[in-house]
Amino acid sequence: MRHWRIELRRTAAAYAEETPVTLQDITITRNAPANVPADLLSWVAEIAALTRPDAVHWCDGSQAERDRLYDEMVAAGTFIRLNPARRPDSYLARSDPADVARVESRTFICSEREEDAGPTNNWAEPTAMKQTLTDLFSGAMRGRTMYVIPFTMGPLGGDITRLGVEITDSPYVVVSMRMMTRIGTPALDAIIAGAAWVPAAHTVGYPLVDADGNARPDVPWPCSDTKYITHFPETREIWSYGSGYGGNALLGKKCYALRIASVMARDEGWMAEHMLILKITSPAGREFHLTAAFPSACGKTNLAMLRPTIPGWKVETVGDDIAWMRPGPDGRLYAINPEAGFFGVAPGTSEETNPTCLHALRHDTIFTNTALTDDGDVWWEGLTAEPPAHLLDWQGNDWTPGCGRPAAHPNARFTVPAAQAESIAPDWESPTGVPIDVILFGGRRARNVPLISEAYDWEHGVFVGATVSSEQTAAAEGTVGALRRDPFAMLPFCGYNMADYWAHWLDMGAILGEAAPRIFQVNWFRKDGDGRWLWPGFGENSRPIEWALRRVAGEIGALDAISGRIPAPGDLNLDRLDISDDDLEALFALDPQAWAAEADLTEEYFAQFGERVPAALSRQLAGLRGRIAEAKGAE
Ligand code: OXD
Ligand code: MN
Repeated sequence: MRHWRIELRRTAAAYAEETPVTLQDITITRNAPANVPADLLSWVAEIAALTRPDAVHWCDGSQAERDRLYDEMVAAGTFIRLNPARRPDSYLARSDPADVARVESRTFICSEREEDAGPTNNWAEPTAMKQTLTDLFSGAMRGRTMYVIPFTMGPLGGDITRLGVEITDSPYVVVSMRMMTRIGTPALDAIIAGAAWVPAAHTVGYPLVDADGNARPDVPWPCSDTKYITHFPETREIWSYGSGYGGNALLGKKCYALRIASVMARDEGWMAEHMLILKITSPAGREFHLTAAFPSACGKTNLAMLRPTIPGWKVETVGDDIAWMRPGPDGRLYAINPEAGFFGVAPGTSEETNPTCLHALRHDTIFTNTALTDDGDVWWEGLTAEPPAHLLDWQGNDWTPGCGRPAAHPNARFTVPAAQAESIAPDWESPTGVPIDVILFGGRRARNVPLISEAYDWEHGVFVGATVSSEQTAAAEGTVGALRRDPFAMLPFCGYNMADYWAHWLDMGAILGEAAPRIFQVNWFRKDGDGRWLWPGFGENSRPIEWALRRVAGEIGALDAISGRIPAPGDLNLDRLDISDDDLEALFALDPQAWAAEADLTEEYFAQFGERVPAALSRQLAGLRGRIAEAKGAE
């Protein structure tokens, strides 16, 4: 991408010529902290010369800096301070109604070769995309402050931790990054000491002064109708234009920790996964660690803060969304949570569904697009059985029950430091990570997939991960009941060709050998013929997890079945659970005809990746067909 850097320098030089302002005059270097390495300084100078901010602020991550930004955002109308008696140090932001979620259609992997992005990503040619971005970024920060945020993904000091620097013109992004990652002086010190860093440039694309010098007023949530969330895997760069929202703008999260890190991990022999991390302690005091990948809307945050219903077991949270994993000195796979906060969906979170999460949100929380109560607190659908008699909805309009509109946006979010969860594991920030015993893959499947099954081996587990799917639930999303594949829950997050990613998983299995975690598939969402859930879910999900851990401990056997090994009768702990024998049988029913149809769909699905599908996965599909044929024969 060197040619593009030259382009940018030319653009920057043209700006410097065009006006009497020099790079030094816009205080890029003057107010930079001491000893900032030349490559970082020149990148900041280039972006500043391109975007033309009024000022450049290097974030130190301090409380004083945070307080000043919060005050400025309250004054600007970006933040509404919640009633401190009800929700201390907490704020509500209302986004532009057109900037409420990640925009997958505007997310690009700009690898040199299209086939390296693969059929599941949007691809754009890197030089052309850099030109588009250079044009869009030109003057984009006029009238604004440009913030430079050094950050670490993962606790400093560990082998898995990586550094980044985000440039943004959004103070909302700065304070959110302060919760979601570890920002400021310690990260910059690590860069000064020589650590590699990923550059991540972001602008909301709403300059306050146009190229002719005409000013316009700011708005509470500046953004642009044009949006680009772009990744350059070969040069490890991120550029994001036009959105202030979550995964589009907090570039440490999906952009770095998944899309760019998945490429780094492939090249360097580790794994960057869309997985929560749990620490689980048995009644006998044995500690296990588990990671789990679920497509969105499958209750991942609830599982990350699981309260087990089976006595004696303790579950603690290490991470709720992303796991970076690499083999440790003992050959086992170790995981860190690269993030420092939770950015979760608020609607549906309640004292019943996830009390631990709700308690974490009692103070020091940023809410985005929830409703506001008359006494200055937040509300969302599902928080209480009875909605308040009056609210301001997520757009600030009067709202009353029965008015026909949701009060909170369905993707309303909370941003909160992970340490505020009472379930947080004491060693969640261990720089060396936690050793993983079990990997779970889950989807939302009304049919076919049993409550829990164990993969026959790593290779079969990779097949299970590669074929994760959910049945579509709403006509708007496509054909109801059709399978939406979301391999490893990485569909929108894999920074390279998905089939190559499967090959990387197979390679990691070969490296880990006998020390590899055991892989299981779970499905909390199976229904009977009348559409009734067969499994109660939530805290009861501790039961199939207990079965998996007892398998790992070598305490119990299992039955070979079509989709994997399933519990033998009596082995799943059902003490004090009110479930009928018929429902239990239905939870594990494996219909060979239905599985044959599913195998055909898998073959079709694999076909889009052509020759790049690893032979091992084709072998696994043949193995599945063999087990189906055997089961048919036994009928
Ligand atoms: C998320 C997501 O926000 O997966 O974590 O979309
Ligand atoms: Mn996620």
